Amino acid sequence: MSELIEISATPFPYPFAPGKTALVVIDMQRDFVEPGGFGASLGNDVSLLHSAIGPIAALLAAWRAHGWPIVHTREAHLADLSDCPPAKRLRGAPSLRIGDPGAMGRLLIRGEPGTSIIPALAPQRDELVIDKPGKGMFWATGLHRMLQALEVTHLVFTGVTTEVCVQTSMREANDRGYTCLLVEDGTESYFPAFKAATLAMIVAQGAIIGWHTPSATLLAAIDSA
Ligand code: TIU
Repeated sequence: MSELIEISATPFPYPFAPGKTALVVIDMQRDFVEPGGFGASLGNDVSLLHSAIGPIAALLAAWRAHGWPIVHTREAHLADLSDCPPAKRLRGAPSLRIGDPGAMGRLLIRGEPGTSIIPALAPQRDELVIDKPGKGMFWATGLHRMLQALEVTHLVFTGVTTEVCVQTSMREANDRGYTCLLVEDGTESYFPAFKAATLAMIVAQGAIIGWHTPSATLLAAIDSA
């Protein structure tokens, strides 16, 4: 493996592996970030997520400059909903459910306008784009094998929402042996208290799930290495 870079992080320095670390951008799709999508249908203020866009764009630029692997995910189901169990579709009391027609097409359905990644963070041709039917990025996606083929051992997480799809994906990654860092300002939640709780719980007990650090700290360490 290439030499590790020590990144200042909570709860202690993160061992960054240049070239072996994929940047993961979770579900930065119109359905969660723009008005009229799934996130809004659940009664959420989508503007709470917008502050993560700039830091994620900066991280994407750095990863692209180095030619390091990048993974984008979308929460998106098959049109016939055969991959959306009732236990997921029937949760809560939203104004619209998964698969219902909304302002940006059918909610959380593959290929609909709402499931596309926002233009500011649009994937480039050589980047992995994963449609996931669950909250975690490994469930029913084949992503683990793709990352193994790229010899990825470390994952840097960004995206939305912190305590739902980002945290689930990071926990799945930890169970699969990846060394994981969450970027503090590159992730957001509709519930600031839940974001804070997630940051606290992943690093507790000696980084039981992983580390977190601000994007500026990570970018500065990469630049000076
Ligand atoms: N509702 C909510 O906070 N999140 C989701 O439903 N999906 C993701 O986090 N992507």
